[in-house]
Amino acid sequence: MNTSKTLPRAAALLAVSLLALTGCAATAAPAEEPKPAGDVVTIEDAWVKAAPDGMSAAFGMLENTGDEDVTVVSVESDVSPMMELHETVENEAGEMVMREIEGGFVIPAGGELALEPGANHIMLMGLANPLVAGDEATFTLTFSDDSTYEFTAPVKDYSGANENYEESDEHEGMDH
Ligand SMILES: [Cu+2]
Repeated sequence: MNTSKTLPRAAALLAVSLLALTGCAATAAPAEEPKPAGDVVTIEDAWVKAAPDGMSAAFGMLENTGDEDVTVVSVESDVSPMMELHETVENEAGEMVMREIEGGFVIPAGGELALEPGANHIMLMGLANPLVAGDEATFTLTFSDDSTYEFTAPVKDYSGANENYEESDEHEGMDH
């Protein structure tokens, strides 16, 4: 047995871990403030649908590396004076329609929220200028804690993402 060797080592380890503990306690002393949402959220693969005028939408994968859920409450961009956060839901007629999401986009702690055609998306309600493929658009997300996150997304041609606002004409021929 060589306890003479292992014991001092164990003591040294204990001393190191105590040091770590006290060091930790000193820096985290005031009640743990969560980081601003704008510091823990990023977007991957962001893109905007090209459109000559009217409405368009922006998509991407929102990621939250923080320990708490965060909520996007609004979005702004120079490309469209009026913007909304949209969800896509099934209406009473069984049609998929988009509408402003109540309470904003919640990105779970350590998780993701997909913004994609046919689901949640950033809605550009009225383009200030044509959005041409190859251009870029900058967006600023504002979170429920008033922090913000800015990102730039490329404009891409895309034939989908033509969600309905109103009832579609699918029910034509149902009666009469
Ligand atoms: Cu929409």
